[in-house]
Amino acid sequence: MPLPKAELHLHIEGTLEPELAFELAARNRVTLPYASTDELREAYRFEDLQSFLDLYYALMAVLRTERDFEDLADAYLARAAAQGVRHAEIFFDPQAHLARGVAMGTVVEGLWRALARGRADHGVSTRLIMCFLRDESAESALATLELAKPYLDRITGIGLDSAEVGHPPAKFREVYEAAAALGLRRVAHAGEEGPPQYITEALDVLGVERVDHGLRCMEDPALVERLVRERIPLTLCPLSNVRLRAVDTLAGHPLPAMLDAGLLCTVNSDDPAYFGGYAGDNFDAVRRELGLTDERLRELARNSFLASFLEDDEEWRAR
Ligand code: ES4
Ligand code: ZN
Repeated sequence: MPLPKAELHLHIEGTLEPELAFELAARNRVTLPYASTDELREAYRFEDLQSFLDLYYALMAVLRTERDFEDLADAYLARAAAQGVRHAEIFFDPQAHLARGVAMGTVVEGLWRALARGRADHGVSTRLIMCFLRDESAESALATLELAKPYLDRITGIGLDSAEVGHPPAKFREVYEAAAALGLRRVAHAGEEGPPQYITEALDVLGVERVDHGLRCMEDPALVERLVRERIPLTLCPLSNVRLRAVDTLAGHPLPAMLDAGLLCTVNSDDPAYFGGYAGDNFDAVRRELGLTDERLRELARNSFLASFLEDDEEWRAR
């Protein structure tokens, strides 16, 4: 039995497996620039974050209808459940869909159709986190928040993703303030490729409660001390870090040092269809390559529920 865990860093568009991509391409009469699923998988060799994002955005062309988003989320929940995921806080990138003429309602309603059945069908509770693309303008983020207003009963929080370097958190101060006033929870990617100062800025300027990745905090001992003191959770994604070359090898990943430092680390899958594995695969990989003890793995699983946006009285929170 896999360890029960919560997944807190998961881009739903990053769960699009090649087989489903081709199925949706056929259904929607979209032509993919690849002859087969094997040929597509061959393209999954990334140099850095941007080279991955280029393919990630291109493949989204197959997602057009509510049913497409429903099928995508349902397939993810089935795979996640099989690896012990009992709760998932799921990112989505509305701007990437709006740019292709797919409406906010199509995305949210489609995802929701699957998520609403998540507990009954897969034993997985869920939250939705709407991410802003940081390489788009602050005005675009504000307009996106406006479009989301009819759906706020389905959206728990906001996040910030896409190309990090050159797009510091402070660019999005206004939209984070507006989201906070609407009662939305706040997270942001920071310190994946960007410098430790971006983590500090995400905390101080955007008021985030949780940092996605946060890997590069290890370059700044004072920041590590602060993250420990303030119990700020980090949503690490080890297999993603290897594929996008944030670390040279999994064996060289700083996760053990981060746990030793007292950081509230969690292990997540990021874009599992692209990076070689779902949440359980990431747990298995760090156990194998980093020699983590069972106690450490249980700590990571416990942290995932502690760091989640589950309410104190919800079932899995109590574990
Ligand atoms: C992402 Cl790994 C990663 N980093 C930043 N933005 C993203 N969007 C999807 N995956
Ligand atoms: Zn991510």
